[in-house]
Amino acid sequence: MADQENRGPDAEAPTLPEPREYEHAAGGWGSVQGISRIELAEMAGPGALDTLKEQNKPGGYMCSSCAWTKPPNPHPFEFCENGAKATLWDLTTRRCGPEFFARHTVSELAARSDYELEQVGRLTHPMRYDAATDKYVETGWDEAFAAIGAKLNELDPKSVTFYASGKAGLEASYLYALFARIYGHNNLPDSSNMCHETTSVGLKKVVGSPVGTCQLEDLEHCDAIFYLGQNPGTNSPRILHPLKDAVKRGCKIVVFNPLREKGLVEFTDPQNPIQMTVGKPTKMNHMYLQVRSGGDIAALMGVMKRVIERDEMAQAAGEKRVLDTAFIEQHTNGLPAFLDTLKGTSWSSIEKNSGIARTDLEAAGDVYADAKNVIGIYGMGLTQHVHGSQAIGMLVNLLLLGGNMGRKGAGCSPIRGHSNVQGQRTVGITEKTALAPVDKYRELFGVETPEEDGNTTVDFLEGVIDGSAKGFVGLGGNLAKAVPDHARIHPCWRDLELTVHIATRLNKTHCMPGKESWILPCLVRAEKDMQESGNQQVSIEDSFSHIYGSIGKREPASEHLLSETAIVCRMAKATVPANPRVKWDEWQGDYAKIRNLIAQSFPQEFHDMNVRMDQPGGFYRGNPAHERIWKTDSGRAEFTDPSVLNSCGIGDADGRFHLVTLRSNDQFNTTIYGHSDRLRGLKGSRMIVMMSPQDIVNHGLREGQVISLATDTDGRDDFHRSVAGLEVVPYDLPRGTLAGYFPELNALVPLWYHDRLSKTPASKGIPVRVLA
Ligand SMILES: Nc1nc2c(c(=O)[nH]1)N[C@H]1C(S)=C(S)[C@@H](COP(=O)(O)OP(=O)(O)OC[C@H]3O[C@@H](n4cnc5c(=O)[nH]c(N)nc54)[C@H](O)[C@@H]3O)O[C@H]1N2
Ligand SMILES: Nc1nc2c(c(=O)[nH]1)N[C@H]1C(S)=C(S)[C@@H](COP(=O)(O)OP(=O)(O)OC[C@H]3O[C@@H](n4cnc5c(=O)[nH]c(N)nc54)[C@H](O)[C@@H]3O)O[C@H]1N2
Ligand SMILES: [Mo]
Repeated sequence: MADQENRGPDAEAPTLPEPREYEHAAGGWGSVQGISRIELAEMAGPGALDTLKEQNKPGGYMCSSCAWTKPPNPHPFEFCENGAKATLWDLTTRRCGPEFFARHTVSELAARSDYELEQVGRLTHPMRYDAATDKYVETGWDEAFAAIGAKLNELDPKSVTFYASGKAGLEASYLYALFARIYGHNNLPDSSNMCHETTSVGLKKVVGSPVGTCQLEDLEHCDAIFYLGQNPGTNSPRILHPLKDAVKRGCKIVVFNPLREKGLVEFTDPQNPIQMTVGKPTKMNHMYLQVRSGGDIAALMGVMKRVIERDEMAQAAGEKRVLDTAFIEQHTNGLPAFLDTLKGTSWSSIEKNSGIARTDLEAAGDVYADAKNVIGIYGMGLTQHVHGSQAIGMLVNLLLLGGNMGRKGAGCSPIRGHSNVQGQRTVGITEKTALAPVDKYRELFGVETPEEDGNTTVDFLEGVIDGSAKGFVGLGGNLAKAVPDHARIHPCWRDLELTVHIATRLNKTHCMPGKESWILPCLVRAEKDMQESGNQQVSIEDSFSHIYGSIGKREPASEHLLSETAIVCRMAKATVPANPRVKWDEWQGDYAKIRNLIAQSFPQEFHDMNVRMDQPGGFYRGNPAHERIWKTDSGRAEFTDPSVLNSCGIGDADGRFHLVTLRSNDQFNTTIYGHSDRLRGLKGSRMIVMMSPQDIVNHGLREGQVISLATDTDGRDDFHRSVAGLEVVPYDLPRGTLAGYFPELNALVPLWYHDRLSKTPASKGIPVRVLA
């Protein structure tokens, strides 16, 4: 077991700098002001606020921000500060059209930040890169598709990757995956490969489900929630409502997070007029344990040591046992091996690796032992680690001990990212052939599709570096910016023969065109999508595996825009040989026909999809683990026997820190709305590094000092990775853990530093040194 070293001794500290903090609760008036500021800045146009009232409601459109569920009985305003920002951002009146591109070379644009590029506004026309002038020039749709189809046919399909970012609806996504496979590859990574792939692989390995096992109503019946590595105040604010209700019922929330994230500290409900004016905010947690970066495996081991002890105490006293022995006996595998490891793990190594005191972990163990129903919730703080899969395994171990899986009020709930990232996987955007409906492709369309697995994001990027990758199509996203190791990847990106971007706004990746390159502008979800049979609905799947219809009613930002579905159909038609059973034109004309194909391809989950998706709350596509059916190799839920105590891939050494890269409250991934991180009390700059006051002093630094960070790979490669110009900000963090922003710090993550099982890049726990 790889233990981690303690860091250096405390120096005699003079005065510690005061850590920054936001003095108000999450939600409250601050969130209302956050919305109005964006609206002003973006000039979202008349009627934009009315449009918001339809957000996440039956008969309306579904927010394009996070993947939190859309309840059957929505609030009058079923949107949050950040969902409102995302919509108003989409509905801007600013435009990025041919005149703009005529004024700027791509080299000029490439020097701008993503913030500046997106500020230009919505893309309005299809654009082709002209290498002679180094400019994007206006082109027609027919011309673009013909040229892209011709180029794709010149390339070896296996050298082309089709990426998807997680927003496009199920209809476009199903056809995109079908197009890729008919064309001849399974290179279908999506943003999930940088996000929750650790869940798709790691959770699947232990409970047989690649997605969460909970339903919204489970939050109404749980007595304890173990909440690890997710920042709800910023990244899924609507979850704060059911969490607050749970707390008011007496449910105890135990948080594991290096940062004291405001949404898990206190919350004022912006939908509650009394609380907004005279009431007190709700205190959200029972315990807040500031685990060090990567410390969750050890922390959960500590909790489980106490749970086992409590079980032994109960047995000795002849009381009801803490372990659900009937469940363990009937449904699980591997407990004895895990218990051996647990017994052999000392409290001192647990304290050292987690950064949390034994007494606190024992108190958390008592919360678990005293609760009847427990839910585990987690996000990127678990998944984006080299041993992220094992951390998920540990959380599942904890849940399995008490039989907290597959019954009311219990289960495991990963919080997904992009609004349809889970759904894109469900309908076939996956590099893993076993997960694609290949038999149905054969049956429905008479096509044979490639058998070998395709590229993950990391595989594709390795191909970009070694030159074997030739073509890239992006259904949304800003991939070159969202990925690790910028200094290794960016110089090679422009050697790609073909880059095609289906997008709403200009971003950095578009400014790194391949030898032939196109930007294809598309509609956003709140806009009308008129096709032959009228305005089209699309559908999406949320974190709870519910599927909903979504319909836009706004006038499109430009008459030249096409929907994502139409773009996929027309690009496919221009690329693959005609086949009377593959009806791109017909499908484009009526998306209900695509949903029929989805229903035929996945009959158990998607039968009668066209009818069921419009019922309030959507429809649940089911999850075997929710019914205690385990689709694992053994047919049982698996206890994980961990091989490490810390999720970081490179351990401690003198002067080495572990860096966490995060989202601010004013961004959606690489889309930067502004430079404030209100809920953390930070504003003005994103080029910062948060550091504990004690570390600042011990390392001879001072608040406001500008430093560089350099990756410390412990000699695993000799590529120099660094980011300069970072201001030191005192922050309440465990010693040895640093925090800063994604994507500014992505250059520090080595491409090979990823989850062992799923290849999800480890954007947390990055080993770095401070260069003053
Ligand atoms: N407004 C807004 N909403 C979003 C997004 C956005 O950018 N803006 N992005 C969307 C996407 S794609 C995703 S995937 C989700 C992401 O939502 P989150 O999962 O919340 O992602 P992060 O912002 O990366 O925050 C990770 C959290 O984990 C904590 N953490 C870091 N390292 C560790 C660790 O080792 N252990 C533990 N226990 N905690 C740790 C961090 O302090 C932070 O609170 O949000 C989605 N929603
Ligand atoms: N260091 C570090 N790196 C990370 C992370 C981290 O926490 N730390 N998080 C990772 C995670 S969880 C994720 S999900 C990825 C995100 O990676 P991506 O999904 O690739 O990035 P986004 O920033 O979400 O993509 C923004 C772009 O999408 C386009 N877009 C916006 N809306 C639409 C739409 O409706 N349709 C289409 N077609 N295009 C649209 C716009 O052109 C916009 O510029 O980043 C990953 N990278
Ligand atoms: Mo994500």
